[in-house]
Amino acid sequence: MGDNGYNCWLRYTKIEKTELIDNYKKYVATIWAKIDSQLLSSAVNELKKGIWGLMETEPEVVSEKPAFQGIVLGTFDVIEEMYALEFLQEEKNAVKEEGFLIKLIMSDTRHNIIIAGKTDKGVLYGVFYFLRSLMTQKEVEQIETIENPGNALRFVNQWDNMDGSIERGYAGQSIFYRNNEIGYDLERVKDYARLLASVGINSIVINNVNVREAALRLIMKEFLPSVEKIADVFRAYGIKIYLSINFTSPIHLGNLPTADPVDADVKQWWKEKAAEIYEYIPDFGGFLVKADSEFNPGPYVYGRTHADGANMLAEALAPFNGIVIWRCFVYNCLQDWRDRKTDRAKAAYDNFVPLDGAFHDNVILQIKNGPMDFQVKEPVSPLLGGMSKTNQVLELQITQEYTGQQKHLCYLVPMWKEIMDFDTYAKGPGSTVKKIVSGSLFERKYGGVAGVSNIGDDINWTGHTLAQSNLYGYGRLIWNPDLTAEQIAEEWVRLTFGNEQIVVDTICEMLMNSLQIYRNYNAPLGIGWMVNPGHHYGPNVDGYEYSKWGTYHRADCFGIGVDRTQKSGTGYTGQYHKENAEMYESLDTCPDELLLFFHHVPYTYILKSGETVIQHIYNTHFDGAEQAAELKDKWMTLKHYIDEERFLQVLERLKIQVEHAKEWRDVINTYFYRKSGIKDKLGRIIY
Ligand code: GCW
Repeated sequence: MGDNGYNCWLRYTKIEKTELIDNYKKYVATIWAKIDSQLLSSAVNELKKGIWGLMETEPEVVSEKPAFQGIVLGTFDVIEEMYALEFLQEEKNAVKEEGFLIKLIMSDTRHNIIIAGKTDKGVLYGVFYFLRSLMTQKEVEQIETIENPGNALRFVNQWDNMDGSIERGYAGQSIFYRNNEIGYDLERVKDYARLLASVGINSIVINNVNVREAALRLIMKEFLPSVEKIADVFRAYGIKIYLSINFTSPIHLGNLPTADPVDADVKQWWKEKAAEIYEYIPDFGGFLVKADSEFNPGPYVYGRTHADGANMLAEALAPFNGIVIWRCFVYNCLQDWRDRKTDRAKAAYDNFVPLDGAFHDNVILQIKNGPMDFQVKEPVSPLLGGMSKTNQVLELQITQEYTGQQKHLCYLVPMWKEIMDFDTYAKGPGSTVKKIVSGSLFERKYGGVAGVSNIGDDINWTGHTLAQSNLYGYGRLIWNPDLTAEQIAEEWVRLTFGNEQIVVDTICEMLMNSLQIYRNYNAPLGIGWMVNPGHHYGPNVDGYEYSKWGTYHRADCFGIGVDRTQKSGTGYTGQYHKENAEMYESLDTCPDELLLFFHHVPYTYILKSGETVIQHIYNTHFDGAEQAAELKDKWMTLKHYIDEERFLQVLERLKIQVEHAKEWRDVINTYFYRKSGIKDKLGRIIY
């Protein structure tokens, strides 16, 4: 049977295991729910759709009357009042704002599956959990659970432009915009909302952080009615919308001479603007701001601080409970490559740590996971752990800008786990990034994670079908940061390709190996970049070496790496808390995988692995290209187990990856052979 991949992990294909279905059928003939909200209506519709697909049963939806057999949906209060059911106090206490409880009642007179929440949103999440359990073939007795999200704010950021293009998008055009209009297909937007809600996403920024041209006007009356329609669709799935704004909007849109955040007219303009937006969208989330960053103006233009800028917007949004998400990707992008003192890696910390505590309650700083920019391997940003009095959101990139652009297979959850589990020591041992960003470590009002989306209007959403695992995995991980990358991979494969063991084992193995494979043939030992400038695809060792972007590897005929030590380098290591600062400062303790990020060493330097740096480069690049070829061979073994359309789609991408991994191998190896003059000790071909 054909499958174009559109339904992703919400396929609801018929369950073949008859005993499993027979068991469930005792419970699913009826859905008891008092549908008095859009969220519950979405929940019931999804449940009906799922049950029909999985079991070919059409449940009857009933409200009122006691429920003796069937699925009972709703908030605790409503269920207790309407269906003669009582919950234990502990159960009710254990379920938080957006959490849910799933519970079975089995007696002579009753067969109920209860999906209950404190809020309707929790109920919706419970329904998706329930359907996932069915699709992954859990026995009915195994579905009882209590779940709460580990992060309150669970964002995707769309880098969609109004001309329909997507900055760093690799799966077609925007599903929201065309030709500088909001030219959406609302059905498609709704399906996106379903996919996002199914993994617990509750917030979306619907336009690119680089706000240029028409996008400036999204906050104007001409566009707000259309933005409102998008908000309506997402609202029904528990997702709030946010807009990226340009800091100088008062000049461009309000005819003011300045956008200075302390100017009274500027403040007033933003206050009125906020009020106007809330007339259209009463539950509007707020603004995302990229200021003083890569040619986007900000408070520095007026000699003000980022706190001045963010707080001014926060004051405008506060009366409506809106929030400001302020990005920390602030650095000098007009650097001189000859200058070895300025270090881009230090910029976010230097710009924001002095302002810790200066931001209003409804401001959240959004911090990229690394100090540079979503490289294949970077240390964790020292800004995460550098502030204790500021709300923070971690920014990850789901779209594969530097990780193969959805042509290469690169399952990113293991990388995100490295980041979330990193111990910053900000408040002694155990001060992991996940505790900082959730807000729990420093008891912050807001916390969460934002991910730059990887979808476009390609029929399968993500271009590479297997890249769907990153969107799925992102949502699942930030809902529950304690899940393992393997658990998430396995769930995703079962939902997306079915439960056949060989399929599950093979694809899980491919996913789990893919990040290391990609790293093997990419820039070595944490140094990053080495990509073609602009589009960032494909190897180019010196692509950014003599540029203004602050992204250098400093390779010469003797050695490679950037000295970021306090002793002899840029001093970046000093931005970490003592334990990490010392670990990175010393060659003896700096992990191999980040060696060149922190130190400049000769090619003959011996790594902890026992290999020299140069031999390591050769080995990993030969291995990486070979492993990429093995990925394709693995996939070939599934030919008879996967529908033809998706099988061929993935195969086509894997073929590109195999060829392109060779290109990486040869460009990198040749470059370093020519620089160093040192031969591969295994005598393999280098050009
Ligand atoms: O990595 C860079 C990207 C830009 C992006 C920027 C950012 C949206 O190459 O495309 O702009 O980061 O995060 O602001």
